[in-house]
Amino acid sequence: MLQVGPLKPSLEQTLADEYAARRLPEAAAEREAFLTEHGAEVCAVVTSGRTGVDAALMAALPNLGAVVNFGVGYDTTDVDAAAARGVGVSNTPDVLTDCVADTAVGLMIDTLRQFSAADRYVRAGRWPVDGSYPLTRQVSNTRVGIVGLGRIGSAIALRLSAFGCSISYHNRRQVAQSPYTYASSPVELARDVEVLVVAAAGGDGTRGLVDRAVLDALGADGYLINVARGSVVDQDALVSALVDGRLAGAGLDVFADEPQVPEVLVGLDNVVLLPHVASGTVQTRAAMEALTLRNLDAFLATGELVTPVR
Ligand code: 8YV
Repeated sequence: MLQVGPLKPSLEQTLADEYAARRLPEAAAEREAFLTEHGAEVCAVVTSGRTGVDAALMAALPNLGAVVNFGVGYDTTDVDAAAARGVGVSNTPDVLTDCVADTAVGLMIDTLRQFSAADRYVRAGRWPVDGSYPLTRQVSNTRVGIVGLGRIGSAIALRLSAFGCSISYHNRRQVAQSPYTYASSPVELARDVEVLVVAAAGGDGTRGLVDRAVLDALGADGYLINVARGSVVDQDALVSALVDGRLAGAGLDVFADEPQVPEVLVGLDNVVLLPHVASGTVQTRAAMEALTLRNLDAFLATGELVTPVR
């Protein structure tokens, strides 16, 4: 058993205590030596979306049977290389859907209503000096477009429907019997909405899907919310749209190069910045941990994963 990258401390503990897991060293030379000595002994890797297993690491683990991923997103693991080698990959779907959808809605409300900025205004003692906080943008009854109508996108749509929002979406495939309006491209979607929420999986298939053309279609009165992966959005295009006032605001839980956040965003009150916390509650992370271990146990007992990604 091999741990690749940092994990939830309690999961790291369990892996070490109950599975005698080794941890892949991070420094290149040590890592190389470790893989030469132990690479062939590894039958399963436990990792997360932060780190994953690329094709080079897989090649150094010739007897690998499974990559067990803590997290629903597995874009850092090379699933094609895994399939070619007969290596199973699992993730942790469903158990984090509610928390990620809650975060998307919270981020949308905070971004449009500027609660975080208003909180800073109070703390800075500006209320008695500068008077009432400027008016902000209504959330209820807005037109919202969702990029990626999977489990999480659908949970966001359900919540926003209760806010009276009209929902449209773009997805790789149109979803049969969906109550929401389908748009055949992200540009077409962005053109007709006031808020665009990104809930698509990361990886090569969605890289830069929300580009300058999409942001232009969203327009100077439009808002972008991203709880998916930074890679889905062209971050440079997003930053210049915000700086130039070609976009009204953005709520971001994810970034292109985490934990780095473009410095210029820090000074903008129409932007809400979160450090990738969408699934980060005690309850959801415990459920993710349990599902990770269920996958590992099933693989060790039967060779099958409980929630394989394909
Ligand atoms: C986790 C996530 O924070 O599940 C995902 O894809 O992005 C988050 O829930 C992350 O994967 C844990 O490293």
